Amino acid sequence: KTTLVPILGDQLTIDIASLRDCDPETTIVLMMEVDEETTYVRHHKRKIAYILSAMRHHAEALREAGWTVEYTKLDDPDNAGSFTGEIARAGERHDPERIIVTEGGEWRVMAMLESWETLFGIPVEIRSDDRFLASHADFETWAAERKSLTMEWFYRQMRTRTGLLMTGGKPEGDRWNFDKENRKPAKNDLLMPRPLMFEPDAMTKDVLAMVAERFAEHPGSLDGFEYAVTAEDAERQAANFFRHALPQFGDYEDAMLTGERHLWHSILSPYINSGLLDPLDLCRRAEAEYRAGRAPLNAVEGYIRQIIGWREYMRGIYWREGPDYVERNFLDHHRELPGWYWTGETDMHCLREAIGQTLETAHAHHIQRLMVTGNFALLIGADPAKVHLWYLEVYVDAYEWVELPNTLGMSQFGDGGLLGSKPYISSGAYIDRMSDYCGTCRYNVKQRIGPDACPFNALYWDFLARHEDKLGRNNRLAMPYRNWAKQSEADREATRAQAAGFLASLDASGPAGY
Ligand code: FAD
Ligand code: DLZ
Ligand code: SF4
Repeated sequence: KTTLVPILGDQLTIDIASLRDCDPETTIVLMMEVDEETTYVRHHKRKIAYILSAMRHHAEALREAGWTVEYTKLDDPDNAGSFTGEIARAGERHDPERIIVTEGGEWRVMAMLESWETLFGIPVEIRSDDRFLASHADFETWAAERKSLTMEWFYRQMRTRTGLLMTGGKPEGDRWNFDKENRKPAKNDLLMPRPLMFEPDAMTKDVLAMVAERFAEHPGSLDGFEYAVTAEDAERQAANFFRHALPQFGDYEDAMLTGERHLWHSILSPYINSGLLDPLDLCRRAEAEYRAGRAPLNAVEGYIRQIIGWREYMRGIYWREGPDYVERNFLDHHRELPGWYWTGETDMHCLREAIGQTLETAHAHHIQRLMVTGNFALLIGADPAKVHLWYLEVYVDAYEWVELPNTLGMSQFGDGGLLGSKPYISSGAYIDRMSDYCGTCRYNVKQRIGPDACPFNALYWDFLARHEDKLGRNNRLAMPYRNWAKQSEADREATRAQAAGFLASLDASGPAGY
């Protein structure tokens, strides 16, 4: 009797939990390109192309490893259009005695998997996804014991558990966290590391042609498609990162430069999230670079913290907070994002860079996401659920379990501070300090009032003034609130009028592009 093992698009790991102990003789692996997944939001064209091409290549890798794989392409005439519909079709073909599947990465898909047992009348075993260090139960146990869910405490537990950068039970260098050393601005430099670019093979070219035709209305570009789509190529990108970029990853983690999309970042998130690379293995290799004296501690600790700290923690929060987390809107924000979030056509240079690069490549680095597009959306009072949709659409590494807590929680303060003690807001001064954007901007970053004033400046103070009832007692905002109170009544009025004028012009600039 047959066992059916569906492998979803973010389960592209050769020894995924659902295949372990299965007998290749009696197991049918099912991989499904389906409309429901490609259109539940208007994903960036490059994101769809990456996922479908990686899926097709992974099907080949599974076959080479001895599995029987049945693969439904998006344009197969009989395609049922959803995971459930495709399982039903496979059920008719094979009359399986059971289904084994690795848990889905989001509430929507988990509900689907959980409906199958009743729907198909056969046992459905949903296995825990052990590509993550902390299971849902582990996170629950950790969270249940504390009042405040600060990431740093979770991270320390993960360090202890994995032994990463631990010596004799103590953190390497006698400190857990070297973040303060990781805030240097960068200079444009011809010696900057470059990530590898991968030429599309015939399989990827087929996918690109189909995506161009079928998803012409979706945002983003397919031109110069460069992503790795196999575990081997993703591994080459990882090796390139360890060799050339990791040593300075820490120093320049928060830096931004015109025309530089990658700086010293790893650009591995799409491969980790879809399963081509193993996160713990990457951390162990980063540690080995430190132990061999090829990378400094601040870089390696920073890199490891992003993965076993932030990445695992975000997943824990997503599942702990439940399917209605997406509706939280602590600051009661309801503005639409401006239409130029889908075109990049704005004369604010920082936003033009971050959005333009996003539309071209489906990638932007963390500080662009947090302190440029995220900061701006928060300052203008954009609806956090809508901001979430934009991030879920446009980034190649975006799956709801990681994107939602980053966007709605960390970036938009929609949960009122569950995972950050204050909103990530800044005036133009921060962007000026961390980038070279302001020097060539039509706006003047030093001005708050007047037609040439950097919009971030008045918006920043206006945000604080608007939310004094909710944020005025936040200790971490005590200094800016004191500064605001010290300004003259006339200055404060002028600032608020400047912000109001800017917001009115935004609202008149045309509809959002969802
Ligand atoms: P690096 O800077 O090289 O970092 C190393 C690795 O650490 C990454 O590959 C990633 O796996 C992990 N990591 C770093 N920061 C985070 C974080 N905050 N949360 C989870 N993992 C992290 N990351 C996603 O993977 N998917 C998303 O959809 C996503 N949406 C985001 C939305 C917003 C508003 C913000 C502020 C951040 C978001 N991030 C998301 C986190 C982060 O921006 C990306 O992980 C990072 O930019 C990926 O590029 P990289 O691989 O070069 O990362
Ligand atoms: C994101 C995505 C897209 C665009 N298309 C598919 C697809 O056609 N088939 C598939 O198996 N997976 C796809 N994915 C990824 C899934 O949405 C992802 O695997 C689920 O979110 C898992 O929870
Ligand atoms: Fe952005 Fe303001 Fe700097 Fe222009 S001046 S790049 S709008 S921060």
